Amino acid sequence: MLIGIVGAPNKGKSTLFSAFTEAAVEIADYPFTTISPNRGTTYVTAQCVEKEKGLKCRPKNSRCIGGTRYIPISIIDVAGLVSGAHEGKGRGNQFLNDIASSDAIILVTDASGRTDPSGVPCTSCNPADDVRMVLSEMAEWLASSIRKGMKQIARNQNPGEALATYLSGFKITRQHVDAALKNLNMQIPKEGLSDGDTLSLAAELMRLSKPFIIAANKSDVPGSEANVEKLKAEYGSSEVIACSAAVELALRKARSKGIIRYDDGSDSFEMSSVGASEEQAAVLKTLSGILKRNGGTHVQEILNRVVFGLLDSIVVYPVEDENKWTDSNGNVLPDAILLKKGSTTMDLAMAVHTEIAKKMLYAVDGRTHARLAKNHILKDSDVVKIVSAAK
Ligand SMILES: Nc1nc2c(ncn2[C@@H]2O[C@H](COP(=O)(O)OP(=O)(O)OP(=O)(O)O)[C@@H](O)[C@H]2O)c(=O)[nH]1
Ligand SMILES: [Mg+2]
Repeated sequence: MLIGIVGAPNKGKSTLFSAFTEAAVEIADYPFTTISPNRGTTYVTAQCVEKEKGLKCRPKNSRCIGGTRYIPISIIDVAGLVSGAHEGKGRGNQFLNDIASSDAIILVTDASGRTDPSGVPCTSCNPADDVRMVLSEMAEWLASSIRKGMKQIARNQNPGEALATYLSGFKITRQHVDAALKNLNMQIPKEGLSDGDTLSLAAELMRLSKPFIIAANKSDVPGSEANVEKLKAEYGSSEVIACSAAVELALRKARSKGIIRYDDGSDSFEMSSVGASEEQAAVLKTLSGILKRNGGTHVQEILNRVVFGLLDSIVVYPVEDENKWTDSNGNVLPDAILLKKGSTTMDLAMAVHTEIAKKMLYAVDGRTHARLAKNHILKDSDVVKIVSAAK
């Protein structure tokens, strides 16, 4: 699973990336700090099922801290987009090719209203303006790609299928294409779509294939609440999360130095015995106030909302011993796998290993010990043994 971080320049995309991945990347108060993409791994969190069995898990593909499973996903941060990027303005939009294969997008904007859509400082800008601009540039980016293949697609016996094949690198499927054409009441004629229709189709395909959440960042800055409300009014309250990447990054750094104990997503932290300098203690006091006021930084919430909300994922634990919930080496609940809601035991087998899937016989429920068919639909937190003739 790949999540793309996109937005206008100077909104805090790289700060968010750094908070998520704890990787050091370039962050600065001017536009176009990021040129080449930053790629990394971060984690979504879910309640681990270890407690249910009274066991302590020994994760291999993930981590488990205090009963919370941290399941890895890939994340990418790219250069800032500006108006006219599709015509080559700013860094252009070619770099968006790096997020073509993303499953969803975190669209970062500046809730403090102190940077305009080109990333230049201002006093009271409306962040909804840069969200609109970014969505439009992303649609233009996809449209320009579709236009390049339009002749060939339109001449095909089945243009819908040809378009889906052509756009497979964008993780756009036949279902996305069919739904987009249906929603727009559109057909692809032999002579191809007009430029305007191609843009409408691209915008609809983006909406369907790259769901996004708006990270209303810099919400630690006093007065940002009104801008968050403007964003919610335009894009819906469930699409907008007010967050503070810089605060989360500072807390994670203090934690990695052993200065504080802080759980991701928490609205407080504790000082540890390592001790902080006077300067660090003063900063931490300010951060503590922000955490209290905002009920946390809401950074981890963004990721969980994207993966479990937008992408409708569930967590499933494959095991080899359905009684002990272990792998063949005795590791308890070694893997936690993210699957789309509606996935079957066969999909789980595919995620574990294609050979195991090819020779899969059936599965066994780790709780009821019932035999499950290959097309049995899994649910969140299932513990499942796959029985396969593959060795
Ligand atoms: N107050 C506040 N400042 C932030 C926050 N997140 C980022 N910033 C600041 O915003 C500026 C831009 O941050 P970056 O992470 O480099 O922004 P970007 O969107 O990656 O910028 P480009 O790569 O240039 O497009 C830096 O000065 C950050 O310290 C936040 O949550 N609160
Ligand atoms: Mg950046």
